[in-house]
Amino acid sequence: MTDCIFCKIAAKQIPTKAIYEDDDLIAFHDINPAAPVHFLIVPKQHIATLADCSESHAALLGKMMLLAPKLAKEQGCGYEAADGSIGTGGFKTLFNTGPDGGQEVYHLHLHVIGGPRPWRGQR
Ligand code: DGP
Repeated sequence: MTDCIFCKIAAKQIPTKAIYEDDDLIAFHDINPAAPVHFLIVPKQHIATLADCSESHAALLGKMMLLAPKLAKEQGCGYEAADGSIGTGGFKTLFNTGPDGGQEVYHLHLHVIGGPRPWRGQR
């Protein structure tokens, strides 16, 4: 999509410091962080919302979800539990979908939000 801000970031038309990138995904810090750590995992392919995903997107969605804890750890908000009991640290993962879901950018993205509480808002 030509007028999509995340397509432009993925295509390097807008310079953004990526914290991760491969052929399918790019991750970067949210411009308006809700917490000490707040980054977005974004597919390079334009998909407007989670509701637009189908079975054909299962691997991509799985890749996004599995990347979240790895990058959270790198960014300092990983979850650690030594023996299966409740551990320390942690983060929130969030897809906003549609107007009532609070979605502002209509290009699929996974929010990863963490760091010491309290955080701004309830996201
Ligand atoms: P959502 O409500 O889920 O659509 O959140 C979109 C998020 O994207 C919002 O938290 C702010 C962030 N964002 C919007 N434009 C830019 C941008 O140009 N650069 C970066 N780094 N983040 C952006």
